[in-house]
Amino acid sequence: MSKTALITGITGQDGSYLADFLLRKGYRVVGLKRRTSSICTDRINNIYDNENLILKYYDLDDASSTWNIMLETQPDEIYNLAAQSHVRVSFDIPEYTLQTIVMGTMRLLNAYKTLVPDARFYQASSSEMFGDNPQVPQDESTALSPASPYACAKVCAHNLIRNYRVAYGLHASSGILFNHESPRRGETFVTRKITQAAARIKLGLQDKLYLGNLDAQRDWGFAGDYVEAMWLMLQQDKADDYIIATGETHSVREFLEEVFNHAGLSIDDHVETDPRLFRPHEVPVLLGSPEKAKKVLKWEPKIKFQQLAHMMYESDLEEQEKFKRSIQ
Ligand code: NAP
Ligand code: F7E
Repeated sequence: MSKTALITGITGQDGSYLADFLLRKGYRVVGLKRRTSSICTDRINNIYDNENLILKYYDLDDASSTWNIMLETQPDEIYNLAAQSHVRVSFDIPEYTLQTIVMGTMRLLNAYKTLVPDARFYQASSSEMFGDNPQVPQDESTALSPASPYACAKVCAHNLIRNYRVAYGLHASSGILFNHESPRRGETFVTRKITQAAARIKLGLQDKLYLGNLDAQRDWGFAGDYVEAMWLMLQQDKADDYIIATGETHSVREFLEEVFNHAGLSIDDHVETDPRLFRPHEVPVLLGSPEKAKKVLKWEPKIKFQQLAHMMYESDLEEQEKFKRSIQ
């Protein structure tokens, strides 16, 4: 009989790639989406008609529906990807960010522990938890030093996973994922903001791109590679925490240059900095050591920095060309 996977946040970047991956592996996938005022299932349009995909309404804030879904679905694997995932926005809506990430994870964990304790659980932890700790590269033993309400919430949820694993013998693992991007990345994260703007500037649809701190450095990988690591964690005999990263770091400026050079655009002509886009507390450098994942999970990132930047730009160019045709 095929296994059932429950995915919170299926309409997000990672949820959509993970659903593609698990459906290809023959899983029955129960995807949880929240009610929004306009349709938000663009990222899963390609699998919408798959008979092994079941979509249910859910909200991280809704304890009784969390309980009911766990009871009805009886999942073998639970992937908790839903979150208010924007670091900058978490400074504006800290209470909501903590409420959904901390209490949302707590609700899921309690339903899991009581109703399906033999299932396996994946938690979307984040490299943001290392915050302003200057030690690089960061590995599983690096001290956490969160620098935003988002990161503080993720640290708490991360600790809850470990606590439930030890206290109740649950197979609950956290993936400490460094930034991962794709053509499905949300449009307000810096990589996608750059590739989308470059495509629009190239086609004459936009003139200026406003950015914040260009000196921040990130370890950027490809989301399609990273969802395989999530699944691999749940296939191990023992639950554990793993860093998932490329082992390379680049500044925002380098990403900008890579995209603008590829597009044949001048940064001086089109890019300006806007102080409003700087963060109250910045994370200066993230660089992960994926050695444990390589050794134990036999996982390797496949897509490199340059290929990722070009892939995202080409995808945005195609999308913006379609848009331009539609308004002509
Ligand atoms: P994303 O694109 O922002 O997706 C987040 C998902 O959570 C969306 O499906 C969103 O629904 C859903 N969601 C938000 N608030 C919710 C609520 N109150 N109730 C139910 N669902 C809610 O994020 P992502 O990049 O795929 O990241 C997936 C997870 O990994 C997140 O937990 C993120 O914090 C974490 N993470 C991401 C990265 C990264 O670089 N991408 C790195 C480390 C960790 P809508 O579609 O309706 O908005
Ligand atoms: O910012 C700088 C900004 O918003 C990256 C989330 O998926 O990864 C993501 O969080 C850097 C920061 O991602 C702009 O100051 C400059 O230093 O793309 P970002 P993030 O904050 O690293 C982690 C691992 C997660 O867990 C999160 O869920 O880019 N930056 N100018 C800018 N950032 C944005 N968004 N917009 C700018 O204009």
